[in-house]
Amino acid sequence: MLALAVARSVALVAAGLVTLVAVNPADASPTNPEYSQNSASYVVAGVNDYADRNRIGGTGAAIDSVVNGRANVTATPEEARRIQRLGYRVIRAQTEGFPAADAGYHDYAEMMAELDRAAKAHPTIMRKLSLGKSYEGRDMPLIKISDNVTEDEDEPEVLYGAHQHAREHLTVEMALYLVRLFTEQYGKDPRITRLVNSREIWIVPDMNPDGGEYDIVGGQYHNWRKNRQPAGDGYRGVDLNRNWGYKFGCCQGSSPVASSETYHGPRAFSAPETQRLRDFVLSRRVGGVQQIRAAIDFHTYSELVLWPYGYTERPSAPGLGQDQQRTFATLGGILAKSNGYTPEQSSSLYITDGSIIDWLWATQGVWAFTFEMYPGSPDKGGFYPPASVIAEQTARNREASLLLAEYADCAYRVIGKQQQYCPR
Ligand code: 0X9
Ligand code: CA
Ligand code: CA
Ligand code: ZN
Repeated sequence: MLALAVARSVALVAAGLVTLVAVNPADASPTNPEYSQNSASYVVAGVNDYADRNRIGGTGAAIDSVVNGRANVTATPEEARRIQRLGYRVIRAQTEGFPAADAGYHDYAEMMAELDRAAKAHPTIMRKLSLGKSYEGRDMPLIKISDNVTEDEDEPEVLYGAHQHAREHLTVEMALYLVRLFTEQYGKDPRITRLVNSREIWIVPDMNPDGGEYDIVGGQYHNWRKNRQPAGDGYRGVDLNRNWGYKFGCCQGSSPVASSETYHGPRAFSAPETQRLRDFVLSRRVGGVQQIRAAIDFHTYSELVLWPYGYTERPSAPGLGQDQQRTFATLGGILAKSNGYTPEQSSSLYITDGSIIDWLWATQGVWAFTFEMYPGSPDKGGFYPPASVIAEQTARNREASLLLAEYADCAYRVIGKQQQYCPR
């Protein structure tokens, strides 16, 4: 058992799967509501003899192995502090990435590496840009895919966004799937080739890199939804999909309480992450005309295609007249037919205020949909379906993603009103 544990941790270190980070005493503070009693793995340096080992064991920590004067221990934060007080250097051994069984998912570093590889392999049609930095300073990648990719051409623009919610990791895989689809099928599949040549495709694969990394820290899931910004009262996290600036906090579709899962933040766009995407979207106004015509914001789970508004149950509301409502519902129905999801107005799920699609539609006129991906029910893994479903459940949205890009020239075509609304 011990030999196995040693062999395993040696293998993990050799494979670069374990990194050592200093213990941050603030993390272990019992006054921090995020603090979890769960024990974690640490490395203790300067463990040279039997007396050292017994002193460490005497704190209650479990010694898993001792190699070259370093002990690998499993300890609660309190035990780790006791070892520190004995004068030893204690280093938190943080397992990186997804739990081994879900290694098929991309963590932040793996996602960035895949995007870099794709950009390098397809330099004429793909660029990896940046939206700026998240609260904790992670780069938020922005992908552009189009012919003549370095030029801003007069082509309908379409936006695919993913991962506003930390634990919805399947959405990052969805974005990576779209990157591969549009780049690898270019010049092979005539439909993809036509789209890449006639559209400017923007992909934001990771709206919440801090939350996403936090959700898998220690090689375990933490059921985390929000970003990682301090929220007050010792709590962390703003619900990014309640932080957008249209009807912010209007309608009990979000919470003013810092500890809440749907905390909307102190004001609209208080989160750096929503600011970054807002500023990018606003930068796509050319001569006062928003270039982005259509968008999908990927979430999990429930297998739904949702359209605005989320803040009200009424099908029509300011900015959303009958023709617009019919266009959303008809296009939503077409998209849902292609992937087998259920189409409905966003508020039929429950009222949400300050969501991205309400803002995109009401302030920018973007035909914006929320997709709630696989699974349809919690018994199939909820927010954490196994990695074995990634290929099928991302490819399931191939057709809907392509259809949306095709309709980006004039969504009103779905109700036959292109002459009226999209005269050329
Ligand atoms: O509550 C949300 O933000 C989304 N559901 S999730 O389980 N992924 O958190 C639904 C949002 C749908 N409503 C709007 N987009 N308005
Ligand atoms: Ca182009
Ligand atoms: Ca353009
Ligand atoms: Zn979500």
